[in-house]
Amino acid sequence: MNKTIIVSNRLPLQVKLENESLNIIPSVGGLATGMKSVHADGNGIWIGWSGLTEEELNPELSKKVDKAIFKEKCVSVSLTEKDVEDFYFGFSNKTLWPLFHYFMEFTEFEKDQWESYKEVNQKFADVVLENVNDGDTVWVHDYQLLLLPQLIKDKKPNISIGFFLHIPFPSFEIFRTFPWREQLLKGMLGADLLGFHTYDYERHFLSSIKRILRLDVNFNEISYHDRIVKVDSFPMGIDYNKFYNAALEHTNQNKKEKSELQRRLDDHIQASQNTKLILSIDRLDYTKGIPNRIRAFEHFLNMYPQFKEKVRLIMLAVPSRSNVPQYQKLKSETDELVGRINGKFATVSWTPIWYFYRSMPFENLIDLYTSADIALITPVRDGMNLVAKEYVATRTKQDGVLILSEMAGAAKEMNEALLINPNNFEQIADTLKYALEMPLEEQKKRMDFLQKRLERYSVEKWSEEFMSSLKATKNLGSIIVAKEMNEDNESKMLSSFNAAKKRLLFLDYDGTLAGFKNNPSDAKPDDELISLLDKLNKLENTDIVIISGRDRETFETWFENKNYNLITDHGVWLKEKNNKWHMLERLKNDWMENILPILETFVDRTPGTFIEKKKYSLAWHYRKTDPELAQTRTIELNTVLTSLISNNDLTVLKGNKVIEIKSSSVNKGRAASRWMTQDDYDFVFAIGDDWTDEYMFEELPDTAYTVKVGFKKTKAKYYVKDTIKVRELLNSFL
Ligand code: GDG
Repeated sequence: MNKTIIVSNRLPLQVKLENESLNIIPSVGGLATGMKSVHADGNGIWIGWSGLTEEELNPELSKKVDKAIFKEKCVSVSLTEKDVEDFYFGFSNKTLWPLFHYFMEFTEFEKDQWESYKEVNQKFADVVLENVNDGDTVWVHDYQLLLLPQLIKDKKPNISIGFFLHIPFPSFEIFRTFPWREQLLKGMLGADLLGFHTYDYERHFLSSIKRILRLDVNFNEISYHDRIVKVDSFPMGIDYNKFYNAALEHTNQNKKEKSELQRRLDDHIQASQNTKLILSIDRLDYTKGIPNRIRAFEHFLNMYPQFKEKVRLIMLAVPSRSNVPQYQKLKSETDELVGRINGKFATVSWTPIWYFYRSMPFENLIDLYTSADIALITPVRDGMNLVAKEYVATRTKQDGVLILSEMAGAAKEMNEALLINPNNFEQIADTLKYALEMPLEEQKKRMDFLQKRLERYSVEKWSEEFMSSLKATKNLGSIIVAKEMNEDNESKMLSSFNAAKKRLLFLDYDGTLAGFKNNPSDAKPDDELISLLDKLNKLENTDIVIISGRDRETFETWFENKNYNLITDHGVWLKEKNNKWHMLERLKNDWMENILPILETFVDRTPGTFIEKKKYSLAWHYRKTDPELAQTRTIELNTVLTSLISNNDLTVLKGNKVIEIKSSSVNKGRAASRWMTQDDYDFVFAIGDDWTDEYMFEELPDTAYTVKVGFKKTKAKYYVKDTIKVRELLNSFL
């Protein structure tokens, strides 16, 4: 039975060692809840670190732990103290976390820690590979494991892999500074589906893919080697009912059942009926905008002194990563700010900020959420922010106001909240005033919208949608009807090649016989290729034709001393073995003087592009330009050209990073068909990578072996991965 394997840095449980006895406490966090049904499904397992290092566990104890956590359907990855130091506190939290949250000044690029990151990702891969079988699905989580998808795919290409990033993906301008950027992107591309919280993160990721790896992206699909990788956004939700029901139960509590915290909150509310509570909850992290929030609150009290003694900010900051220096600094900064502001504004009966530096049990979290009139969530960057969603879910009477930073992913779906820029203190102060004075009716209206959406798109729904989208990627391959030219197909083809009396081989040049170069004139045939072509050309009863969009002059220089069959300019010129060049199609080229100036304006406006003037066609190459600018410009140029050429016998061809204008009556298909009439061929083979080769695939008889280079939509029957594979295939004819 196929299973799903969930992989995250930490397992969804805590292992406590008390006097050598083990205590396993399953965690109840958002992710664990969201993955519950995936995890519970069949024989699904969760792979991650248990939280105890190898040094803390002797071999015997380690076995015990493994056995105990296996009962919870978990499998551990064993990490040393040094791994945790370099991979987790080091590379994950001193490099990736700050960089992906736009804190470049905190980002360290340490080679040793990068090495550790790679090693630990490999450790995770080893455990996954020990547990995975063909047909299984793997879902990898978060920034600690960015290399894992490819490490798994390399060894198990047939299993379906999903990846979800819980933090933002930064813009290309930030990501490009990362020294090992290619490796990281390639690591992620091992997945079949990559999920982000918002469309913006998805957009930034695709932009890096296009600019750094120069891969083709079609809407949200990346062509990568012989695979299609899908990218999409899935905004993570919360366990809505859990929070809603807990809040409902909470309102019905009698005095005895109430917590100590709730009693103190009640005292406060009763003491001054008009006093309002403002709440914030976050891990003490520099991305959460804690100092900004305190300063903005100070600004508010200065600007609107009428609220002194009428409002109180309750701040719960949960200790986090406290051995990373920036977190220690943030802690002292926060302590200092809270102290200063309380000192400045406090009266005998009022302290403006209640500050808790600890974590609280779930019940107390509900006490805080249900008692607060306003939630003030002001991160400077945040992948999603679940606290904002949890606050909304606990407002069973639909009162209360959410003030939310527009830098949190959650802001994208919580439009009815009051959205603020966390760096604009004036705006925050004004918004706080607006929230404090908001009529109940407006509060309810906003809450109603927010709650309905959160209830619908819960964390269970989020994981369901991700899993069904991952399932659907399995069918992406079938859009491409071509079959892979594998050993089986190859041997069938070779036996009909050997049995044939007269054979014909059409070979495209650029992207097929030779790889692409930034400058077309650099794609000259190398020695290995010449020797291969020479051998093919000598085969008995076999015609080899190099058929290309290149101009005659280039082929004349390259193959000057060779006696090959050549077709150039997409089929305008032909040179047969032992013969001179002759024209297959009589063509005019007077249209060029009208089109050329238009192409020149595009070159001027698009750095890195250039025009290739051929005798009978004009080509605008954009391989070296910024891929996003190229996308806009190609659409623009296509529109301009289509309207201009409608009355002429001209066609606009979209090739591989090139747009070419040429006569409609010439194409490789027509040229190939003409050649076919010369003899009685009983084996025909054609190979090419480009759009222009599709004419050839279409025109050749059904019995022909047509092969596309690359994993793209095609009319060819087979495909091969790349130019290396092309040469291997051609060698098999020898
Ligand atoms: C990362 C991304 C993204 C907090 N204090 C206590 C406590 N919590 C719970 C909250 C909430 C969770 O912790 C915090 O979640 P956030 O989403 O706010 O933030 P991160 O931890 O930074 O999470 C973030 C998230 O991943 C999911 O993809 O939203 O952007 O940074 O559920 O309730 N729970 C208890 N006591 C506390 O004191 N019991």
